[in-house]
Amino acid sequence: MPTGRSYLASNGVSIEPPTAAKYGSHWWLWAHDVDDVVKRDWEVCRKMKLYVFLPSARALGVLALKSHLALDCQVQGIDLGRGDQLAPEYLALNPNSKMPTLEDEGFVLWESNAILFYMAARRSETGLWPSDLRGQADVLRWLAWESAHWDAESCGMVSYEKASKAVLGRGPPDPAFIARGEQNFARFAAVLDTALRSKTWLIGDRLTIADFSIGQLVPSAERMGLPVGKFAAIVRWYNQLAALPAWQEALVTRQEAMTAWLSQRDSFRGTA
Ligand SMILES: N[C@@H](CCC(=O)N[C@@H](CS)C(=O)NCC(=O)O)C(=O)O
Repeated sequence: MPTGRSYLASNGVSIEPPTAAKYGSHWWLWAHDVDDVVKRDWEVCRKMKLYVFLPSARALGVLALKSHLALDCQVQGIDLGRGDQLAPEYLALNPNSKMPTLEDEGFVLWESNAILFYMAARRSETGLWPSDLRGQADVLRWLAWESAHWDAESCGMVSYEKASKAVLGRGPPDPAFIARGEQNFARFAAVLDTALRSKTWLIGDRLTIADFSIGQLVPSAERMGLPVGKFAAIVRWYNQLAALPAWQEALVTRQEAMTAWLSQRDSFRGTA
C-alpha cells in the first residue's frame, strides 16, 4: 500500500501517493487517478524481484518454485561472467557477491534455501513448507544437509572447479578439490539414495522445498560427470521432480540462458 513515500514513474515524474489515512483501505482509488504507465510501473514496483544468473544450478530451484507457486515475481538476470555481482548496487543487496537474491518491498533475502522457504511460506496452503513441527524439522534437516554437504562438499565443489571458475575467471580447476568432491559425492549420494528408497519425496509422501533444494543440483552433477545414474532411488525421485511442469519450464529457461550466454561469450572472444 503506498503510504506517503514518493514514487518515481518511468516518465521521470515524481508522484506523492496518498497516505493510508487519506484513502484508508480504498488506497487503490488513487491508481484510477494516474495514467496507465504509472499504474503498470506501480505494479512492477510492488512485485517481488529475484536476481539470478539464469545458467546457474542455484537458479533452477528458485525459478521452478516461483512458477510452481505462480508467484508474481519479476526475474532480474545478472551476469556473473561480467561481474554484475560486484556492482555496488548489487553488493548493497547481497554483500556475499553471490546469487540468488530476493527483494520483496524493501525486504532483501539471500541464500537459496532461505528464499525457497520465504516463497513457500507465502503459499502455506500448498504444504511445500509443512505446518507440523516434525515436517518442518525434517525439511530443515535436508536444507542444512544440502548447504553443508550436497552443495559445499560434493556437487557444488566439483562444479565450482569444473565450471564456475571458468565463468568467474578464477583460474584452472584444481584436481585435488575435484577428487575430494567426487569422493564426497559417493558418500553423500549414498545417504540420499538410502533415504529415498522407502519414500516418494524426501520427507515422505509430500513434495516440499527440500526436494526443490536438493534436486536443483542433480542436472549439473550429471553434467560434471558425477555418477548420479548409479543411484537408482535418486534417479527415480529426480525424474518425478523433473516431470513437474514448473521444473520443465525452469530447465528450458536455464538451458536457453546457458546457450545464449555461451554464444555471447564466444563471440566476444572471437571464437564463435
Ligand atoms: N549458499 C549459497 C550459494 C550461492 C552461490 O554460491 N552462488 C554462486 C552461483 S555460481 C555465485 O553467485 N557465485 C558468484 C561468486 O562467487 O562470485 C546459496 O545457496 O544461495
